[in-house]
Amino acid sequence: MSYIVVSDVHLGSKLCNFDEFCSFLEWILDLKGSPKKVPLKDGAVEIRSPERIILLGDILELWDPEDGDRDNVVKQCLRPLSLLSDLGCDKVYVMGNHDNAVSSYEQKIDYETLRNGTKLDIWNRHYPDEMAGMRIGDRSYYFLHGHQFDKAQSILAKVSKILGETWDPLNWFNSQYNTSVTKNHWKLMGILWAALFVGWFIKQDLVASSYFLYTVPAALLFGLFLFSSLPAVVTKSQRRIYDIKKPKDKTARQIIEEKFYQEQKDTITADVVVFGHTHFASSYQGEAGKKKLFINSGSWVGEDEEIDGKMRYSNTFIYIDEAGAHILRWKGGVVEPLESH
Ligand SMILES: [Mn+2]
Repeated sequence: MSYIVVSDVHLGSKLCNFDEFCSFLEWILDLKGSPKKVPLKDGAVEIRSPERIILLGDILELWDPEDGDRDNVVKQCLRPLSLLSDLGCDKVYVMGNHDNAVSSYEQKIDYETLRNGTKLDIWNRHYPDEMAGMRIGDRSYYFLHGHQFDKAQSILAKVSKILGETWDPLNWFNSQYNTSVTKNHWKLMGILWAALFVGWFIKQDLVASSYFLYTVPAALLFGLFLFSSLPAVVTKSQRRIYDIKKPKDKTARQIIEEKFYQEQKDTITADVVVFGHTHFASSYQGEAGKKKLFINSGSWVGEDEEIDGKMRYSNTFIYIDEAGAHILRWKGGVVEPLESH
């Protein structure tokens, strides 16, 4: 039994390491029939063709695609999705916050059997259903994207629960932005809106004396121009809004110790929790015998970077087999070990 876990590829985003991710998928395809040995600090691990690949959220960038344009997601996902469907293993897709829109397909396709007989299975919140997780070797594993540990995200989750549907204002603005009129003419629409606003202000007397002639059409145009420009302004500036509160680039240790993760609310009973979201491949183990092991799968965006004296590597993945879990790094066709547990 072996699993490969990847998260936070953000296909369609400006920072996505698209070429590296595609060559990594080709490398997984090549594992069939020829396992690869990766030397560790202590011995080596043989990486076999996985029985299951877990796409642990934010695989697609539907919130903040390059230039705010979702066409860029379509362009960047064709090749990876074709490579993925060629893999001779089942695919589990757990939703993240940036590709949450895919969760609406959960009921529609639940799972899809691909041409090579493997399954694509979509999971809305976590995998598997049971809090006790999934047994691999002598440990149980539980997989979730990790925005559940994010304070800012919990506000969205609370409102969504009350409404009974996903409430996601940034996503709403991005959806509005991705209509052709707004995408192509939002600046002009903004200027027309401002001109109408100023015109109405200057000519108030005229508007009042011929109410129906001017006000009703003007109000309709006012709304049209506003709704065709405002979503662009929000979409173009949302990265800055979001970055203020995001626990981005935090290590697994910071997530647990800085109370992004609330232990008293944790109902997971699995031995190991695998998550992504913060783009920092790392791990955290509480006191022996008491606490579970947390492993972060990192990301496929941006460059390697030193943060607070610790290296944050891009292009990382987790390999799990009966003997344990390894955080590995894809570096120009070579797999390097980061941590083993
Ligand atoms: Mn995320």
